[in-house]
Formats: sequence, structure tokens, C-alpha cells
Amino acid sequence: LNARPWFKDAVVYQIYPRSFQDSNGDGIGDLRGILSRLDYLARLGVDVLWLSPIFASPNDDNGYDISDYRAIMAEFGTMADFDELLAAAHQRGLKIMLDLVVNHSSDEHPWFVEARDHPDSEKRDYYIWKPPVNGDMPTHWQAFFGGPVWQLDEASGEYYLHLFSVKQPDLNWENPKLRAEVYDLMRFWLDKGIDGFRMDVINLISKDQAYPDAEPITGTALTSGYPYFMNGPRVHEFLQEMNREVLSHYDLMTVGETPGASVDDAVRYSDPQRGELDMVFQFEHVGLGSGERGKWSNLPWTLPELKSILSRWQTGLHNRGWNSLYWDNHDQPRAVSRFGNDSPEFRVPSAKMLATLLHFMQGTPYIYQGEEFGMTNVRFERVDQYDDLETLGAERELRELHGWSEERIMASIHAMSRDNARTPVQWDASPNAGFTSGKPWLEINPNYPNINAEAAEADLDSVWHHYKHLIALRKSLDVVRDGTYELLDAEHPSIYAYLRSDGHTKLLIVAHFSAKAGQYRIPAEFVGGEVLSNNYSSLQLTEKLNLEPYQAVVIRAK
Ligand code: TEU
Ligand code: CA
Repeated sequence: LNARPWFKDAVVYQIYPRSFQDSNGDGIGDLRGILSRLDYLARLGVDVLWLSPIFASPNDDNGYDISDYRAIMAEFGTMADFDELLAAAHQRGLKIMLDLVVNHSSDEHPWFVEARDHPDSEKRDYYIWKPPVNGDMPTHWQAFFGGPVWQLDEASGEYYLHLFSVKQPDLNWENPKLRAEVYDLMRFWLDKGIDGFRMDVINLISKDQAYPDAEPITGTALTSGYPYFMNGPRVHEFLQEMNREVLSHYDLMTVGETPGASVDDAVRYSDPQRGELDMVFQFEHVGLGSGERGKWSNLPWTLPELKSILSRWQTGLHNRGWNSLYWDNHDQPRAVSRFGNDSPEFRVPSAKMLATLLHFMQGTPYIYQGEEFGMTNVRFERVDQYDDLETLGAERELRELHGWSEERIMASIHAMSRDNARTPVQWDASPNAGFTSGKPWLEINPNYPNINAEAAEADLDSVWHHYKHLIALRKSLDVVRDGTYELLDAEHPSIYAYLRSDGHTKLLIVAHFSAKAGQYRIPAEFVGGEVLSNNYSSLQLTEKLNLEPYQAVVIRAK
């Protein structure tokens, strides 16, 4: 075992290709667009590019529904474009990680077409089919995008399982042939020289074979099947097999997306001795404010809750596994709008504060496109300006089933829709923000004349330069990778302060979650220390720190 694998020193940058950069004027981002921005990414200093799915797909869920695992989505380009992109990235020292979506495929994948049209074929068992139970569906589990997880196939009279949309039938991991197919397609990409996989909902691949029904969800006729498919009975066995068969033969990094995983689950996934994955994405901090209607409830959250979650993950995985660190991705609203303050006055300091807080934790940081210069949530006026199937499905259910007013629904969409993260990257102040010369597939956030990459790179006080500084700084300090973590003042309502220490170096990180000035008493050993990072121009290093709104500082003890 490599004692210091490279993923522990890496900073990952996530690209949602559809919204990153269009190269041919059709309004859709593509591989040649990514190619044209590699120098920008190299300047930022990131190490790994994670591309959200680039494979052939009917785009019911923007590529998370794959119809050919070995082909490039026509709208994104060709295999030759991909090969060129991979080589050009490697030339610049950038690694490429692909998105492996194998909990489900598209219903337009030839496996599913054959399975559905020929129930006697071998492919039938690549998916999960069940006969009706007492004339009803086998369980009443609710799908992630609303409605039940079972879809009746009239021709055979059987239901198939889809934890996500009806066009995303779940693959049957109980079938060894299906597993071998997955391992084969992974080798196909690894043999091309890619450097890793992000594995979509990988902790959902093993279902409880009894398919029991579950607790009713209030206000619906459905139940929560989470206990029966999250971190299911054979998931670790499957991942260990995948590791033996594929992963252990390559030099790559892996991160599993694992909604509903606890710290102990994450240890099981990421303990190097167990031979599964390098790390997982946990969902607890981004789950803050969830209620009866899931994230759409959008309840208030408190800083002590956030501190308690992130601190539990920091201490829980120390020396036992490895953390991934993220605020933003293509499924989450923009962190500066959600955990910071996106008003013109506080957008820049609060985006920098969030970055500082996260990048000094132990783990591998992930930056989502646009986060590095402080892109914000979008507030479309009309529902039809949204594209995301989850948002549109929720809008219908909240209105028809739960009687929410249009006003309440729109407020919730503005706060939580996945499209907040998916509006095109704002490159510059030119028409369409430099994203496309055509009509963008999703409208651009109207704030692009002020908030864009070009302006940020030209301004040394920008969010962009803060990210660049943090990326370089964390790499120069072993304590960030290796040190212990200790939370201070857990109950303080507006200060998030923690210590990192490795016996040689001791760091204090203080983040001020408030739009007002404040004060915070720091441990004496940091008075007279060195300020390594500060999102304001000055700081009086006294025992009682005077803090500006959303100020964040990192101090090294003498
Ligand atoms: O997301 C998995 C997942 O748990 C989502 O339900 C997530 O919680 C939701 O989007 C938050 O609102 C992954 C992908 O990241 C997502 O884009 C896909 O839609 C989904 O899997 C299905 O492949
Ligand atoms: Ca294009």
C-alpha cells in the first residue's frame, strides 16, 4: 500500500460539460470547449478534472442516463475529441476523472431495450423485474425524483425498478454477468489512460432482496425504501470485487457518491485496508434544512449544527478513512447563496470565507465550476425557465399533491433547485457571458456582467485569487493533509473556529458567519503568530480578534 497516495494532495475541479463552454454555437457546452479552457484551469492550480457524464445519453437527466457507456454524447463531440482532451490535460499536468453511472442505465440502452422486448433474453436479468403483488406494485417506495420506484411494463405484466426517473432503470448487481460488463467498461476507459472515477450513487447498488415495504411518508401514498437500498447488504462485497477485478490494477483515484452514508459507513468504504474506494461524498451538511418535503422544505439551519456535522466527519475519518470536502456540485444550490451571503456587499468576503473554512480541513477538496469566482444562485421568474427534471417534478407534486402556493414553490426553487448550479459558466461580460455564440440551453444568470471569470482573474482581491492562493497554500503545509482537527467553541452561534496540528505546526482557522462586525478571543499561542490567509486587507493579531463581516483568517502559531 502506498502510504501517501496522490489523491491526498489533489484538488479536484468538477466540470458539468453541458454548461462549461460551448465551442460550436449550438448553445451546449462540449469537449472542445473544455479543451479551450485547460489553461485557465491550470492557472487556478487544480490537479484533477472530474467531468460529469460525457457518454451517449438521451439526456432525460443530463447524461446521468447512459445509453452507451463506450461512446461520447453526440452533442459533446467525438471520441477523437476526448482523446485529444485527455492528452492535452495530461500535458498540463491535469488528471481526468470520469463519472461512472452504473446504479442504473438509460431505458434506451440496448441492454434494457432487449430486456424489455425479449423477456426470455439473458439481458432481462440485467435489470430488476417483479410481478405485481396482490394486483399492486411490489413496494410503495418513493423514487428520488418523485412518484413510485416501480414502472409497469404492460407487455410482460411485470414492473421494473427505477430509484430515479422512469428512464433510469436500475441495474441488477446480483447478476455476475452484469457486474462483469461494468468491470469491462471501466477497463475500457482506464486503458485509455483516465485517472479516476466518481461513482454515481454507488451505495445504492445492492438492494435488500426481500423488497420489504417501509415507513409511510407523510402526505403521500408512498414509503421510504432507504433502509432497503442505501448501503445495502452486498455493497461492500461488490466494491471489493470491483477493486480486485479492476481498480487495484491501475493508478487511479475513486470517490463514491453515497447519499445517506454515516461516518461508520464511510470508514467501511474508504479504509485503505478494506480495498474499496479512496473516499466518498457525504450528504449531511448539504442536507441541513431538509424537512417533510425533503430539501424543498428549506428550513432554517444553525451554525452549531453545521459545525457539529463537519467536525464529526473530520474526527471520525482521521486515520481511518479519507474525507472529500465540498460545498458545491451540480446537484446543490450555490454555497455562497446558501451558506454565505450573495448580496453585492458580502458576496466576495463570504465566498472567500467558505473556501477558507473548507480548504484547511483534512480531505480532498472539490471545487465546482464557477465556485472559484463566486457564482450565485439564479432566480428565474417562471417555472418554464427551469430545465432540471427534479425541479419540474417537485413543482408539480408540491402544487398538486401538497397544495403549496406558487409563491412558496418559487421561493423554494430559488433556494434549492439544481439549476442554480447548472446555469452556464460566466466567462466574461460579452453577450452570453462568453459561454456560447448561440442560444444557451439554459438561461445565463443575468449577473454575469459583474460576476465573471475574466473580471475575477484581473482583480487581485477576487474570489478567484483567493482560491488560487488557498490551493497553493494547503499544498505547502503538511499539517493540512495529515494533522488532527479540533473544533473550538462548538456552541458559538456565529464563529466557526478549529485547530489543525501535527506536532510541528499548529494552525487556527476562524470563520465569522455574520453580516456584522464581531470579536473572538483566540488561544494565546496564536497571538504573535503568522497570518497565512485573510480575506480582508488587515488584521490586528491580538487576543481579542476584531472581525469584519464574513472575515476568515488562518493563523500559524509561533
Ligand atoms: O445524485 C444522487 C442523489 O442522491 C440525488 O438524488 C441528489 O440527492 C439530488 O440530486 C439532490 O437534489 C446523482 C447525480 O449526482 C444526480 O445528478 C443524478 O440525477 C442522480 O444521481 C441520478 O443519476
Ligand atoms: Ca456545443
